[in-house]
Amino acid sequence: MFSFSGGGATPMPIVNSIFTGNSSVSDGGALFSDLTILDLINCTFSLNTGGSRGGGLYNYVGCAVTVTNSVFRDNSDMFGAGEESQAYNNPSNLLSLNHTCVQGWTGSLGGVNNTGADPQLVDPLGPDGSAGTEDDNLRLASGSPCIDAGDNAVVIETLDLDGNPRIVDHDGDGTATVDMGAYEAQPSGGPVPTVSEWGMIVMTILLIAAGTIILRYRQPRAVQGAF
Ligand SMILES: [Ca+2]
Ligand SMILES: [Ca+2]
Repeated sequence: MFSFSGGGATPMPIVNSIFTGNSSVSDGGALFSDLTILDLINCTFSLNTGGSRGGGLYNYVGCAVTVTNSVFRDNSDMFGAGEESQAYNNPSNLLSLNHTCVQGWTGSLGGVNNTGADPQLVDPLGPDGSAGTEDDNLRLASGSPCIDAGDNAVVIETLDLDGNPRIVDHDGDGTATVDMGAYEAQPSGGPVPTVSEWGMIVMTILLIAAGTIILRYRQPRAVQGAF
């Protein structure tokens, strides 16, 4: 996805969304941000590949991107699969990450309550062994450190990508805390999630509603597959 020229004072929110199985021949395997103001909340980036830098996210120029309650895992670029291969920020940009799980996290990007721990995604490739298809399972396993580790203050949707309640007390400590990622782990015996793409539709609606963002699919940065 190429997000370009969001010039307004209000960030464009992208919430409860998964980006998986995408690739680009250049920078930004899943999301290339250019001259835009984005607010990524509860998004999961997994198994995206950038031909150059930023397998998950590439923050180009004139950007202010805030990432909260999100997961970056197993994205890669020509430099490997470390922190900058998950989310790359050109030094002139603002990239604010908080309550987010980033593979290879070093702390160099600052923020609070970020972690490089394994998010324990259930089955990112799914039974077909291919990322970006309907059988992918990017939900959090029950022991995931991303459960109950997000920031409730930034949540703007009451449901997660499965349509389950967004802020849930999974560990039973009496405090309901949102998870990191697009899916909220439900208490055992709770609703059984089904694979759905309606979250992608929600994201598209948000993009259109924002009105200030032009999304372009273009070569050489064309993204393949679903978000
Ligand atoms: Ca699959
Ligand atoms: Ca929770």
